[in-house]
Order: sequence, then C-alpha cells, then structure tokens
Amino acid sequence: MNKVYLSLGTNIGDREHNLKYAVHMLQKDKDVKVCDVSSIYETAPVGYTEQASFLNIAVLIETSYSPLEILELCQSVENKLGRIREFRWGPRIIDLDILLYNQENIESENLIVPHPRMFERAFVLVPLMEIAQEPLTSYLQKAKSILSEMDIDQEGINKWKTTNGVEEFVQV
Ligand code: A4P
Ligand code: MG
Repeated sequence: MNKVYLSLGTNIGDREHNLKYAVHMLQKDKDVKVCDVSSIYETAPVGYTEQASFLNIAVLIETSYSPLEILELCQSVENKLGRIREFRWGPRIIDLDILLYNQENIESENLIVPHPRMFERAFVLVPLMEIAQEPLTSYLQKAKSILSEMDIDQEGINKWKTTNGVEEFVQV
C-alpha cells in the first residue's frame, strides 16, 4: 500500500464542514483508507493576504492508487464541494494538495511531489508533523528540521480544534 500525505485548506463557507466532508469523500472511495487526521489549525492567509483566514489539516491515507489517480480523486472531491477556481492562491471552498507519495519524487506536467511549496509553509508543516509516522522518511525529516527553524509564533498558526482522529471526520 502507498502512504500518501495530503494537505487540505478552506476559507469560504462552513470551513469545518468543508474539511469533514472532503475527508468523508476520500474515505468513501473503496481504494482509500484514511489512517490519520491532524487537529484543525486556523492559519493566516499566505500568498494573497487580503482574504479570510483558513482552516488547514493534514491527512494520511493508504491507497493502491497511482499518484495521478490520487490527483484525480482530489480534484473530484474539490469539484463535488463546488470549488470554483477564480484565481491562483485566492479564496477557496476546499483545496486538496498532495504533499508526499511514499518517498517518490515526481515531476510531471500536472503533478509535482513533494508539493513544491510545502517546505516553506508553516500551515502545511505544523499539521503534517502532528501525524507524521515514525520512522520518518527523508522528506518528513526535512519537514521536521525546517519546522524547528521556523518562528511559529510569527506564522499565524493556531490550533482551532483538537479532533478525535479519523472517526470524527468520516462520519459526516
Ligand atoms: N499540481 C501540481 N502538483 C500538485 C500537487 N502536489 N498536489 C497542479 C495538487 N495539485 C498539484 O492547483 C493547480 C494545479 O496544480 C492543479 O491543476 C494540479 O495539476 P489548483 O488547486 O487548481 O490551484 P491553486 O490551489 O490555486 O494552486 P495551488 O498551487 O494548489 O495553491 P497553493 O500553493 O496550494 O496555495 N494560506 C493558508 N493559510 N492556507 C492555505 O491553505 N492555500 C493557498 C493555495 C494559498 N494560501 C494559503 C493556503
Ligand atoms: Mg491545490
């Protein structure tokens, strides 16, 4: 089975529901097992900053899908939640990004893994390291070491809700 870490973010509508619905949709897929979900973090917008704050989580799944099949699944969940792409880094009902796929390094036209911006973003690294499985792979070790160098208090990341793991998410 392939271990895949995802990052989910939302800053429009009922943000908690958007996250839970997205995880529920992932779990509903017969080829996906949701293994872990981080706490929910409220995070200041990065990139385009004139927008509402985000809720972000990280999710670990096990799946038989290929990287491109996971990307397709992520995009279908985004579409089911009614995401409209207005502009890059703009407000979104839900965004599902693939952070890591096993230890693979993928650079295709539609998919880059590890996610090209993950190592500079505290809103990705904080939830990710909360659910990172030991022993850490080299990319997770890199994430841990970069995070330890960040001044988290300056990054606008606050734990918004401690959840009871997967169960709370998959039963929407
Ligand atoms: N793509 C390439 N690699 C990947 C990957 N590893 N995972 C391609 C997912 N998609 C990948 O994405 C654009 C294209 O990236 C896809 O068609 C896919 O083929 P998109 O979701 O359509 O557009 P986007 O979300 O506007 O771009 P992107 O690159 O996902 O944006 P970012 O960099 O993820 O930034 N601030 C806070 N606090 N929290 C957030 O969650 N999110 C963003 C989005 C900005 N600021 C934020 C947050
Ligand atoms: Mg995206």
